[in-house]
Amino acid sequence: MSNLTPHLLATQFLELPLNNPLMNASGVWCSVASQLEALTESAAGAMVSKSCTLQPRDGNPEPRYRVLDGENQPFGSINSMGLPNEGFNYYLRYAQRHDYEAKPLFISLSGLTLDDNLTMVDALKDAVLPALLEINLSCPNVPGKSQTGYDFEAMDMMLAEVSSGYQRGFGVKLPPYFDMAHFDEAAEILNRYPLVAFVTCINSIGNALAIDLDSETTLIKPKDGFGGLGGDFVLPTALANVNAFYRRCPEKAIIGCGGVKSGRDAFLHILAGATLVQIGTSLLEEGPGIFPRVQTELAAIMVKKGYQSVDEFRGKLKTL
Ligand code: HRO
Repeated sequence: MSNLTPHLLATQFLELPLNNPLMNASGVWCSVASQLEALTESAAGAMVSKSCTLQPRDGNPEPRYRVLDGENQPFGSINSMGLPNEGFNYYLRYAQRHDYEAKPLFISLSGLTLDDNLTMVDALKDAVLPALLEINLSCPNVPGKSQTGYDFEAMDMMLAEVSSGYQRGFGVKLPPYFDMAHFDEAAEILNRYPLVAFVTCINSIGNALAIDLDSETTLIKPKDGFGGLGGDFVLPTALANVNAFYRRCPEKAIIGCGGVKSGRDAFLHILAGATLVQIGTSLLEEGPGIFPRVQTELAAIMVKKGYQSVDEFRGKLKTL
């Protein structure tokens, strides 16, 4: 990394200073303490823990993640992990010993019920930590459960209850939307809640089906092969969602997630309106060494274009 890079990429998220705008996507490299420690040591500007439930979960049967390797097809992944996690108390204990000087930590909660979320929110509030709360409204992979982000009434109720329980700023992880009316309605609900300080767009595109041509078989086992899509397939959908909520929620920060494997992709997310940019599939495939690579690439693009800070071009997407 050039000496210029830290200066060029330094930014702020909700007034927290960050060395750079890159972080992991929840679910990747963040399920156990050793991975969280590796992220703390990495060049990422911030980090988020695996979405957790009140009780530990084993998740769905394997194989439940497959990379789509980019040979004869775009690069990406399909997963139906089914929320395997060590349980809320494990991540709370990690949050109590996290080095916040090194980088901010987001704690992602994905309770199986509203009550479970409220129990975890209460405990996190009582712990009085500098960790940032994110509520995952978009896990696509728990058999029999639909995504809260696709049920606007349930989403409204969740935001009302978490706002009154937590009484501090928090964020939500949204599923991708594909209809202008849904962008409008979701944003209108989010804007009712001033404590919703940030919005992460997008979770994986839910319930895709990847098939192996030779064996004529699904690539993953759970849910007859249906799973969440990540990687190259989802970048344009992610950019659309980042920009849609950036335009509609001017008081909130946007975190971009989806299809980032290079400095170019990170630049596009920031141009669309993202303050932080998450890396999922590519981090899983490449490891935390991806952060300095993407930073170097992002900085090189900025130097070439004459930008001296990411704040200069955030949200400055031009239209025809
Ligand atoms: O664990 C998962 O199956 C999972 C979760 Cl919680 C999520 O939010 N997004 C995803 O693609 N997988």
